[in-house]
Amino acid sequence: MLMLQRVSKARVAGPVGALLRWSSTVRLTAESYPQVKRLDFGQITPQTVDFFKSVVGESAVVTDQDDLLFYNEDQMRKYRGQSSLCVKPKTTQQVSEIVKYCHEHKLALVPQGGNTGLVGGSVPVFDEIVLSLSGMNKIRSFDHTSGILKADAGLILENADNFLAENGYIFPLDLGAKGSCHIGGNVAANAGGLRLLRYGSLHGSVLGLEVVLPDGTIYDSMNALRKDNTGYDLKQLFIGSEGTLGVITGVSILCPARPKAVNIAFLGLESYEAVQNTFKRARSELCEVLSAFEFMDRQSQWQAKRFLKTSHPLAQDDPDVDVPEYPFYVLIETSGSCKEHDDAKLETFLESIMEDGTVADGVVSQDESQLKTLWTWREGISEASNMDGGVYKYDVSLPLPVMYDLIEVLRARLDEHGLRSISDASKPVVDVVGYGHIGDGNVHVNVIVREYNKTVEKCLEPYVYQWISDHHGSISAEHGLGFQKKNYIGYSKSEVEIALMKDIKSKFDPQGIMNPYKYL
Ligand code: FAD
Ligand code: 2HG
Ligand code: ZN
Repeated sequence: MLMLQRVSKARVAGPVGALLRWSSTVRLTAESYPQVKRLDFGQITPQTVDFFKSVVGESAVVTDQDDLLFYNEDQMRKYRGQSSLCVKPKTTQQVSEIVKYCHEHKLALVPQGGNTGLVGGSVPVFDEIVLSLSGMNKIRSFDHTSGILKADAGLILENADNFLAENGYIFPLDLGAKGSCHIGGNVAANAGGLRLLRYGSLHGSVLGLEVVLPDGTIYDSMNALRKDNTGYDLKQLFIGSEGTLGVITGVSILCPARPKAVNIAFLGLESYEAVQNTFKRARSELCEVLSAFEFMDRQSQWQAKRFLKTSHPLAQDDPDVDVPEYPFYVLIETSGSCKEHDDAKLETFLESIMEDGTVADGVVSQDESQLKTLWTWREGISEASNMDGGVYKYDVSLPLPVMYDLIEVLRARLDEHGLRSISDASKPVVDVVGYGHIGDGNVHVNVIVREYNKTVEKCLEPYVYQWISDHHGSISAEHGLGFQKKNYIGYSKSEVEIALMKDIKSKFDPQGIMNPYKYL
């Protein structure tokens, strides 16, 4: 018999994507990591500020210390730079003039999008100038036949998607920070997100870029075609380069037609093996309509519940047992063009996996607001994990069979070192939560701490990177290297690869002014 409960109404309007800022208690990166020394870059002078004002106008130059906090501090409140200057150009030409000046005066700079990055890549370490793309947020053109969108790099992802929705298209990327992150930031980070399973990576959907190179030269491939085999595909170098090779100012991207019918099933499972079986079955039985397969453990749902402060979708009616009761949960999304067809397909699939006991319990969305509610239990985990004071984040690719072992291994290691307790506030670690894009072989491990703590950090790193390497994974599935992982790339890339990358970096940016202290 089908044991599917129905969600009665939307219950959650969580603050996902609306990023909070408050006055700083964040330690300076230079103090937390004293081994990192300022390199021999030029200093900002009153002439620098005057020049920038002459290029972009007075109101687009930020020098007030309080206003600069937003640009100096990262989303996790883990890293804080000391920049005294942020500039917000409105045109590619202005970006070029600013960068050329920095090149001539050997001034270091950090390209910044929505500052939602999770590896400390988007904020300065010392006094680097912040070049914010927030003033460049226009749609340049949209081709209704091909679905090609051309836009400024500072366009907020959600705004891009809302525009596309009005035209029957969808942005081929979606993620929890959509209300703040920029499409240029997405490209610079090569963000993966919630629908990579369906639409693939930005390496496939980005057709062309406009980039200001570290000497101010403008590289322009915005008119690139979908198929073009003449020479090296240069734009690929900038996708995932995290601001180290140039400033992305424009993006041309191929957008798919917006699905007309979307369903969500939120399921509770008794074992990780059942999670893997459900994924295998979903791929074969939902096939062309499967658009997301996301995974969450019980601990992540506890954390989300503390954050969202509402009933869990699979909570029983009795409020006393309103707790996430299954060890594992999955969120399955289907998207297609014919609702009756997709509904029938999903129902047949759910009946079969519930009847044979693979899945213990579940709910399906009945309308748009329920759909959003169910997504918040997945999308909200990232912010929820940051509510206790700090969080060490690892975004990992691993072969599916060993993926969840990493979380268990880390819990055991923190316990052995006497560092973890949910109830004992004297222990620095609250808990370790696991969730992610299991359909892409990508798990997120969040170690929630009461405050950032060197003992915890040393217990976790480089142990976690070695474990991932030993199990043939990647130390970054999607968030990149940034400041956090700059010393650890060797756990995922060979010496030959690293040497080639260093050659490329020094060819593009011989002075190393573009986002220094990060990446390599
Ligand atoms: P920023 O954070 O400002 O910058 C990120 C990096 O790109 C930095 O190194 C910066 O120097 C560089 N950069 C930014 N803009 C430019 C530019 N125009 N030119 C050159 N370099 C630039 N990431 C995922 O991959 N998948 C997810 O599912 C996901 N979910 C998230 C959910 C939440 C709640 C949060 C807070 C973050 C999430 N992230 C995710 C991480 C982050 O949002 C993404 O990496 C996003 O793509 C960063 O975009 P941004 O505009 O905020 O870039
Ligand atoms: C997600 O998938 C994001 O929710 C963020 O990539 C993950 O915060 C994290 O660790
Ligand atoms: Zn993710």
